[in-house]
Amino acid sequence: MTFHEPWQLRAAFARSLSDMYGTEVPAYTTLLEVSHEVNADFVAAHGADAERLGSIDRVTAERHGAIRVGTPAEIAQVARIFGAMGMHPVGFYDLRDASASSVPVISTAFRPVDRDELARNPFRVFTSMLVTGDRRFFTEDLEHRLDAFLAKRTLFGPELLAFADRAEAEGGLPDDAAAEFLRLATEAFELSTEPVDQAWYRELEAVSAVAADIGGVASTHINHLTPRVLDIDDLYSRMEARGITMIDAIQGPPRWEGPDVLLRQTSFRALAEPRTFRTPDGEIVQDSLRVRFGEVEARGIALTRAGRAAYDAAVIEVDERSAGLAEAERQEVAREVWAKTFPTTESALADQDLGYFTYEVTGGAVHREPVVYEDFLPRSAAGIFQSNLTDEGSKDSSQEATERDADWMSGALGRELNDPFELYARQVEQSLQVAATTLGVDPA
Ligand code: OOG
Ligand code: NI
Repeated sequence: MTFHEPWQLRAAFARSLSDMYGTEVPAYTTLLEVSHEVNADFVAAHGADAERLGSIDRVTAERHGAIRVGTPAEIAQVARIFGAMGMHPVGFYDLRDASASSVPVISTAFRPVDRDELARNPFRVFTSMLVTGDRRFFTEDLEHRLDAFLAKRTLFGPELLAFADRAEAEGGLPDDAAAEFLRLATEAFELSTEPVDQAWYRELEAVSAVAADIGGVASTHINHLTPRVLDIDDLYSRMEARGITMIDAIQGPPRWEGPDVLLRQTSFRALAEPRTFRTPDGEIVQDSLRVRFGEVEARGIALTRAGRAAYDAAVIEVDERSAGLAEAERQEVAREVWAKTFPTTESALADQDLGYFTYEVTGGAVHREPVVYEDFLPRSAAGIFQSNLTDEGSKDSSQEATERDADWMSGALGRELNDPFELYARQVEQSLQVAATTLGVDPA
């Protein structure tokens, strides 16, 4: 009998979700094929350099998923399921103000936090939760009906949660239990075939398509699964060549001559999928819903707080200077802003303390290695939500926002919420300790 440790459960779950999603969303399979081609060609062209931000094995298996839930109780259950797989909540994202359209959610990401665990399998899931009490989106009446609807549903059954708790307590699961846990966990994120209450769904959709996707149905589903590529511009043109229309932009930093930082992402539009609806007079009708889509990403170097502040300021400047311009011109502005914000070499990025780097001793010499960015970007996340909505929804900005912050999220999860900057800084610290010990010097 084999025992399955959390990282093995995580790797197996990522594979199982990917297989399920491939059968449900065929364009995802095309995306995976093209991603593999892009990565193979990139490695062939760049050799060992291609693997500085992660081995090709890690990158090939690497995915992130996105899920959306409705209540603090539901997100606390999600935390137990992912906790069993060695995935811990990292970062707080408030998407309510990150875009012009109606995205009434706050989010965190569940992911491995230790370097070795990330190297074994970096699977992460961006997890959003509806803020039903936010008056800018929901009236008091709608809030009450939404909360009542959400309180009645069960997203994760008692058996699944019991396996999760056992795995977390015992540091893994034996064969049979592991298989059953993975089956139930995968099933919890399949798209349900249950008829959707048409009037309820449409009422929520008028406020926010995201609210309808979360609170208009009695189950949840994986919303997208995202492979990682080493050259996202190449991927973008190859997908278009295959006849799949991508959104008109790559989100995040522009393509430019300097080092790649943070995260660049792009997606293709949600595909209409057949769904059954129950009409107000009880009739069952066939219709379709666009709720899921394909996304792909390229990851760069993690930025320090100073680097991130520079990034955030650059994004605002690009926005201001490119208002009303076409996408190609916007890219031009972005490259210009980047050139004056960031240095063009990795060593300058390190010397100016803008990016995180670890220090490794090989053959008596100390080498500096970039730390890969493992998290998300609120602006890009909102852009991904937004680019895939059919309707902007409605948001009454004269109303007060409900206060939500990292502490609130940590309370809802009943767990510590990790700060991404602290995790990166810890990686650097640990590498310095090891290097110092190896060289027999004082780490200061
Ligand atoms: C999550 C959108 C955010 C990303 O990659 O930034 C995201 C969602 O659509 O639920 O996945
Ligand atoms: Ni995503």
